[in-house]
Amino acid sequence: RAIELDLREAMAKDEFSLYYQPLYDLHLDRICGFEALLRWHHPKRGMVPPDQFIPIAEEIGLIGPLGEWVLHRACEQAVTWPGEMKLAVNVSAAQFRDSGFIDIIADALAASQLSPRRLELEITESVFLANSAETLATLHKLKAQGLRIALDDFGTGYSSLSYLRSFPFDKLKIDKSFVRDATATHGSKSIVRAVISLGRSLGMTTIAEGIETVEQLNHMRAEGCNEAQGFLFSHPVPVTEIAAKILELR
Ligand code: G
Ligand code: G
Ligand code: MN
Ligand code: NA
Repeated sequence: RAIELDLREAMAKDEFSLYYQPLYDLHLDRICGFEALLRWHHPKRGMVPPDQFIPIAEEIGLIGPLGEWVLHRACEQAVTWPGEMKLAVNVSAAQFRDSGFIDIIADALAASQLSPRRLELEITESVFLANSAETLATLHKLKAQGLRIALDDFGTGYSSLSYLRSFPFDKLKIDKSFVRDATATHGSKSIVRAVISLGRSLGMTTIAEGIETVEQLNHMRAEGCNEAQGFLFSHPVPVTEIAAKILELR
C-alpha cells in the first residue's frame, strides 16, 4: 500500500510532530499537565489522523521506533515546562510488550533529565490480552522507575474488574463515550459514578476525557472526578502554544 511506503519514510522526512492537550485539575482548578498526541503531516495527504496510521505502524513493525521517537521528543519538550506539569504519553500494546520497553523508558528519562514523577504512561486494556504475568512484571518495573500508569479509554475495551484488583494503576481515564452520555442517559451516569467511586476506593485518580460542555464539566466535578480533559478547555495544540495554554488555564 502507498500509505505504508509513505509511513516508512515519514520519520526520516521529519513529518511527525507532537501536539499537546491540557489536563485540568478539578480540585485545584488549574492546568496540571498535557497529553502528547502524535500528528503526521503528509505533504500530499495533509494531516493524517493517528487512528488511521497507528494501526498501520503496528502492522508493519514501525510502532517500536515511532513510539521511541514519541517518548524521547515528549520528555525533551516537557522538561522545559514548569516543574509541576505532568506529561502523559500514549503507549500501544505492541510497544508495551516489547522486551526493550523498560530500557526505552529509562533512556528517554535519562536523556531528557525529566523527573519520572512527571511522566504518566497511558495504556489501554488491549495490553491485557497477552500474558498477564509478564504484563504485571512490566508494570511493576515501570513503576519502580517512579512514573505513573493510567488506564486509557477505560470501559470501552476488554474491561474486567479483576484487572483493577491485580494491576497497579495510578489513574483511570473515563472514556469520552461515557462522559458524553453522562448528562443524558441514566445508564452512563451510573457507570461514571461507579467508576469514580471505584477509583477512589482503590486509591486511583480519575480523569474524564472528552469534556466539551460546561454541563459535562459541572457534572464530573460534582461526581468527585479528579481531573478533566477536552475541547472545552483546549484542543490539542502544537508545542509552540504550550506557554500560552499554561497562562490561560492556570
Ligand atoms: O488525537 P487523537 O488525537 O485523534 O488520537 C487518536 C488516537 O490515537 C487516540 O486513541 C490516541 O490514544 C492515539 N494516539 C495519539 N498519539 C499517540 C501516540 O503517540 N502513540 C500511540 N500509541 N497512540 C497515540
Ligand atoms: O484515546 P485517547 O484518549 O488517547 O485519545 C484522545 C483523543 O480524544 C484524541 O483524538 C483527541 O483529539 C480526542 N479528544 C480530546 N478531547 C476531546 C473532546 O472534547 N471531544 C472529542 N470528541 N474528542 C476529544
Ligand atoms: Mn490517551
Ligand atoms: Na482515551
